[in-house]
Amino acid sequence: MATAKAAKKGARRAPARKQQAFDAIIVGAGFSGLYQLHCLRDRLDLSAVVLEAGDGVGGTWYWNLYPGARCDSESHSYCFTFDDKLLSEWQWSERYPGHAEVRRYLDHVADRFDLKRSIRFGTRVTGATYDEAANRWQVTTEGGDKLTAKFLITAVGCLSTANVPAIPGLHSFKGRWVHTGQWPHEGVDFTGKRVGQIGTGSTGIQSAPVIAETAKHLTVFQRTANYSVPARNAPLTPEFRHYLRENYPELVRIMRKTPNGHPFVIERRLVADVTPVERQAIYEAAWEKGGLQFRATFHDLLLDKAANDTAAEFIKNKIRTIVKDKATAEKLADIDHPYAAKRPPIDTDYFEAFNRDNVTLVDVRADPIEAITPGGLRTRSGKEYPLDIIVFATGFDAMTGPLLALNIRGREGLALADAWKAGPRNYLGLQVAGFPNLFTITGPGSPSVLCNMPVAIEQHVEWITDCIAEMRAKRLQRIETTDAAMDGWVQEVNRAANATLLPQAHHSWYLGANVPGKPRVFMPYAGGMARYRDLCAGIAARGYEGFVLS
Ligand code: NA7
Repeated sequence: MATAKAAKKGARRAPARKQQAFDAIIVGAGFSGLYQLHCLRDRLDLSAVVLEAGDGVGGTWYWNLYPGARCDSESHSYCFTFDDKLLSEWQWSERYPGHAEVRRYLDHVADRFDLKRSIRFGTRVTGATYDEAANRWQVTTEGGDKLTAKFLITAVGCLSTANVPAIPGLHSFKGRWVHTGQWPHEGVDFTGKRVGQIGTGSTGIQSAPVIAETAKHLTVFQRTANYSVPARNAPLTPEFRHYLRENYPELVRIMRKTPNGHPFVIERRLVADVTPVERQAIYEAAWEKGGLQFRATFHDLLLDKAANDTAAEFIKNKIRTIVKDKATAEKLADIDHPYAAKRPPIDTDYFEAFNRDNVTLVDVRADPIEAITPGGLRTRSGKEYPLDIIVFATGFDAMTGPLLALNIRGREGLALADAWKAGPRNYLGLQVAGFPNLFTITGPGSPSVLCNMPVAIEQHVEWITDCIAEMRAKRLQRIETTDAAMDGWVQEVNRAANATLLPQAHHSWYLGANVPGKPRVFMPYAGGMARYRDLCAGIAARGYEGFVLS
């Protein structure tokens, strides 16, 4: 009788309501969000949820599925290092992981630590407002959910807001257009198509050679010529796997101690320490080895323009040697900024692709794109380029874009967009005054994109976790940085950038220069990951200097 009654009651019961109040809400299920969830839920035993717009884990890698999408960090360093077992059990297949393999890895991490049960997929955050009286963040989602939490932690990545340039006529285009950072999961078939690719950053340099393999014709529209060094991607050999097994602790130590978080050291020698003949041999060897190590051949490549010129000239000469058509080679080698002052791409057969009959380079610095037409694209000189598909490899509203898209409001309704009207201002890239208990993983002002990302992410997540653990131990409810601390940090970010050649690339996304109207502020911290790690540790050890805890 009792059972029947319960069954009848159960039949009438409304569907179980989802939990809406948490200790912490984390936005994003990429590297940062997954690890932050694991730390808060499984180490600190807090109630935590991840809200993720995509239908799976991966973050940036969930959306960047364009042809040739591959990580520029070597696979054995593009992973978590916090768990020795995880580190040793996962086997990468290639020197640089392709997008699908990175997603498989993150899926494995999510399953291994049973994270998916705390992630709400297909859930886009539309607003986050700090309720001062309750000391809680109120978060709204596109689906109409309202959640609250004491801590709000953004794990939205630095390169996740696609930048589609406002070229007149795009709506009139009768063909198909796609942005590389919002690539359709079902793929795009280029077979027999006339494809136009706009953009020659790291993405365009990866995608062009792969698109060219199937397209009828590929026209690459280049506004700024770019350096690139061969990646020399290849399957990992049994010998290399053996080397990894023997040397992982040392490699991890190097990753945590070097300025850019990669598993190789930057040479201490200066360009002037060697003869021109020795220098040429060093560059040749680095070119053959391939990858971002090229940048590590000399200590002063990013510090001294004369030193940088030698690397720049070496790469330009390589371009001239590889590309057979002289006029095309000159356009590709006509590079206006120091080597690596913009994010330095690495490639697989990028320059070689211009030797194909079905690939053409168009210099849109000389003859800018004027309009997209129903049938293709027109440049200022009136030249028409008939196209079936346009690929926008035009980058991202980097670093601040994904944060501002969350529509965050702090004390007294202050919008983050207003607080950052003149550019991002924060402390350590982690906190903004007026936004208590909000942490921004790899926010502007932190090393982030100037570092191998998982290394930067692990440091941020662990610092935030330790901070929250300490607050709990001391029964503190609120942490908030101050204006004075932010002023000091902005100065340090500028000092660090100005000590390098990085600001000399006037059009880089590091400066926000790629998005019309965006304030020009050098965003990532260029002082090096190792120095930054020590700074953050010292600040915590001194009782969270620059933060007010209450
Ligand atoms: P990037 O590096 O910002 O490159 C975007 C490219 O698109 C770059 O060549 C731009 O030229 C070009 N672009 C942007 N807008 C236009 C217009 N309107 N007309 C012509 N060309 C244009 O983005 P990526 O996706 O390649 O790389 C981003 C990061 O992802 C990368 O650094 C890695 O960290 C991973 P410009 O140089 O502005 O003249």
